Amino acid sequence: MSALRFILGDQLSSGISSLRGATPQDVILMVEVVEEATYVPHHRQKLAFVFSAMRHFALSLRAEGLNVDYVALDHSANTGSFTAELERAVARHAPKTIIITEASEWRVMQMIEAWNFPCPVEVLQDTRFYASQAFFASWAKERKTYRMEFFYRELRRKTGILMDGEEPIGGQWNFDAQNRKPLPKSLKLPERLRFQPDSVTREVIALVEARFPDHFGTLEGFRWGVTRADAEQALKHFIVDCLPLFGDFQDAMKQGEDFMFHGLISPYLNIGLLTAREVVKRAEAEYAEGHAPLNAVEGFIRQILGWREYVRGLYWLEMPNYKETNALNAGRSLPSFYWSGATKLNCLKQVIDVTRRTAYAHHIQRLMITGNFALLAGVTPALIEEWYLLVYLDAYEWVELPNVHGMVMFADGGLLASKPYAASGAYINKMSDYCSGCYYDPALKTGPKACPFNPMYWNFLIENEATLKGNPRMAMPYATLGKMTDQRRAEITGDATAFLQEIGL
Ligand code: FAD
Ligand code: DLZ
Ligand code: SF4
Repeated sequence: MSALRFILGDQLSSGISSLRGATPQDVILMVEVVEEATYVPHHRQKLAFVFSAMRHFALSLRAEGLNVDYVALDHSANTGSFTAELERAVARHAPKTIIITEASEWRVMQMIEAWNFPCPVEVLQDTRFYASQAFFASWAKERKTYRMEFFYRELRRKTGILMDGEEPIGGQWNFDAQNRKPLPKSLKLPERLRFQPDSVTREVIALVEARFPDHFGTLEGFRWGVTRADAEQALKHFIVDCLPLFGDFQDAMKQGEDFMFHGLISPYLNIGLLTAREVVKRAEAEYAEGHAPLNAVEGFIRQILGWREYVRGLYWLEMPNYKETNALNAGRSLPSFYWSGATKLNCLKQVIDVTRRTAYAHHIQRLMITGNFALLAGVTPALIEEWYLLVYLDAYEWVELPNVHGMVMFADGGLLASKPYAASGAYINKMSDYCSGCYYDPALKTGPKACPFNPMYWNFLIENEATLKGNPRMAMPYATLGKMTDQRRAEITGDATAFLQEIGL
């Protein structure tokens, strides 16, 4: 046998570098291992999604005439780890060489670097991203602080996406000012394409149900696609039915509407069933053909060409130290309602509920509800990071960690974002209809019915005054805080502390 090509569960792309030049004489190794299922106890839909997508991908490779050695989770000899399964496979096949595409996560890359086999191990670059790790590092070297917006512009120039020569199409790089509309009550939302589980997925659901009964989340509502064809259909549906209004209502939240105009494509992108290039090209073509406005298309492309590439670059540049910082010295525990959803705060209850049912929540729910609350409450970064890593279908450390550690918790002291995304109840009331069904009142600043985000917001500013007051982007809130009397400050601290005690923090 010539080569053993090891494909990991988030490398399910026919164009992945480790499959280039594969012949029927090679063996393609894929393994379901308990170690990956439990390094954090993933949402049960995530386990079903990854295992089912892996099994379908193996079938598609076999249909192309390739020789796949697939070790299922319940195989009697399965040792449960990548390294030990590779050792067994090397003993079975005696390859001349082992080929693997670099792992997306630092944790797994450490394992790969420790491999010691009788044959050489070739670790290839993951070419599915626009920016290589080296490209990001050279961009970052020139700067004291990194900002997504400038990296995004650099990639726009480099790729020519949404460019008219040297200038951005439409004369502006960013159309976010048009993208912050609350949802009008009368607007009809698109019916979202979901997928019924086929026999492979049903088998995997039964396996996950039996093996991981204590993991977070339900399996009943599993409606994710698991094949390349499903992912293509999901992308087409988004582009045609949702993209034109994606920009306008990108930041809106509505009770009972889980998905609105969002892409629902991150799970497919992150395991390789879609590539960033095809998604971006598809969106760009919609603008060129006059089917979607520029604010929507630019806003959507910025999420992928901008944010997705930026967080990956930052992760690889800064790991492993990135994870260890705690710039705001946050040290409280994670409220138990993050697991149960049992809380009187309706916004949190709704977002935790959709997360439990679907393993998904859209960006503003993650950032401004569960994230904002954890920031204001001063939850220990590692605790909230673990929560995000295990509850979402699209969660892999390379993308989860910068979003939570940097964007939400400001634990990196401003490496990723220029200021913390802290907000009071007024913002949530403006961007959602959650408050109308809530026990609390977002307009009240004090008293038992006051929205807890209100005292917590000001208490957050008080607790972090020494660190944040000098930040120019925090000048306005600190100016307002500066005008408050000592008595008002003491009242805020008292209300916030009482609330935090009430929820066990
Ligand atoms: P859309 O709103 O339709 O956006 C389109 C695409 O842009 C997404 O599919 C995604 O690939 C990309 N994207 C958008 N925002 C970001 C971002 N901030 N970082 C990276 N890519 C982005 N995304 C993940 O893929 N995995 C995670 O584990 C993850 N954790 C997050 C945790 C927090 C606290 C926050 C605030 C954001 C997180 N995100 C994560 C980013 C974003 O919330 C999700 O990518 C998005 O909700 C996925 O749904 P969608 O496909 O409908 O996105
Ligand atoms: C997320 C995941 C899970 C739950 N299980 C597996 C698995 O059994 N086998 C596998 O190859 N990949 C799995 N994955 C995805 C991996 O965690 C992911 O490929 C690595 O973390 C990349 O660094
Ligand atoms: Fe959330 Fe406060 Fe609104 Fe209730 S009143 S839904 S707690 S923002």
